[in-house]
Amino acid sequence: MTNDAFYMDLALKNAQAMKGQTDPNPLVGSVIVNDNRIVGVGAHLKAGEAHAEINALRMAGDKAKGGTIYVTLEPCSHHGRTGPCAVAIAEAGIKKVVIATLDPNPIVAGNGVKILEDAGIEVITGVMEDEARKMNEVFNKYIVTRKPFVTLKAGITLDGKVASHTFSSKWITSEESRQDVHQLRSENMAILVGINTVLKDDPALTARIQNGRNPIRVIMDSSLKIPLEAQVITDKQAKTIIFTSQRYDKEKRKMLEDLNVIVAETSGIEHVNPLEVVTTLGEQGISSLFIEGGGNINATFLENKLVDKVILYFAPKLIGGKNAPTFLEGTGIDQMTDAVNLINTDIQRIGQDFKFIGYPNYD
Ligand code: AOF
Ligand code: ZN
Repeated sequence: MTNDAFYMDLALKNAQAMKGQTDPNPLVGSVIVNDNRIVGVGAHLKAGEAHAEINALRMAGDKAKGGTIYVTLEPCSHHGRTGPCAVAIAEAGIKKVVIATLDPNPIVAGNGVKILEDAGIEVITGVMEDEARKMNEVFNKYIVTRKPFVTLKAGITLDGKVASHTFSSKWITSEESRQDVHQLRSENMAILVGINTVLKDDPALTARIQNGRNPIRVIMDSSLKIPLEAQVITDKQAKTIIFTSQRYDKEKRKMLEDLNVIVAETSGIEHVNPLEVVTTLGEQGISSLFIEGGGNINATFLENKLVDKVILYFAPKLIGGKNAPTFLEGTGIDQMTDAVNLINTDIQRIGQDFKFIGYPNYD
């Protein structure tokens, strides 16, 4: 490992440690080196608070002068909730800046590098770029589109089932996989299910792990069938938003709102319009959405090309039965040439299960 890669790796690890607590802002880490010694380390901890570079500069103090700063994201150039980091770096007397990836944020995008170069500082970009980009896949999408990064998750048997034909489903995947799902819930700002899941399982949709952060709960319910006793309404563990269609029950809406549940109409006549769900959530500052829906919800989002990432936990079990539900229902494609290809795939073992990760390629 080169020196640059070594220090950038340390900056990436610092950034990564804050996963789930900086959104909708990015994960950013920084290391300052002077005379072959680490003199400052910093990460971005929370949106609105100091940027990673500033934390590292504060730690380094005078020792930043003449040093090299490693940053996982291009230093910012704007006066936002905090000052421009590129200016602070120049003022601290840093001689060299090593950046993993440019900032996709249109108000920064290259301007940070320009400020540094204009100040006569040597700038190197692209060190561990792939890792840095991947770490901020949520931010990268949200900052450009203002729509949340959507992850679709399902726990399934090797034959793609989510339950037997008698609807027995507890449990398909292992305890370890279910723990992993709680971690993902904690890392996402919102979690979405359909009304059928609420009626069948009455889930709490909370992140039941140590230091877990509960996501906002989003329910798609076209007629407002949700029981007032549902856990997502009564437990007060997190905010709940119900998206509905034009055929919703007006009296029920009032009852739900009296219980502090947010009801949001979409223009769909029969069904909830999924694009409007995603757009509305994005407008409310939600940058990541985790879908744990059943087969119909999954198909709706995938057919509308709204899914950015697919995570499947395959349990080494076979259920069989043509009436046993699968994780992807709807009509399905006509021809194999229409299949949604998943790219940049990865597979890991979790307990007895296999965790598959892939990104739909809609081109
Ligand atoms: C961060 N943390 O460490 C870096 C960021 O909302 P503001 O004013 O803090 O600005 C956020 C933008 O600053 C963010 O979208 C990104 O473009 C840039 N860099 N942001 O929150 C950091 N370095
Ligand atoms: Zn900054």
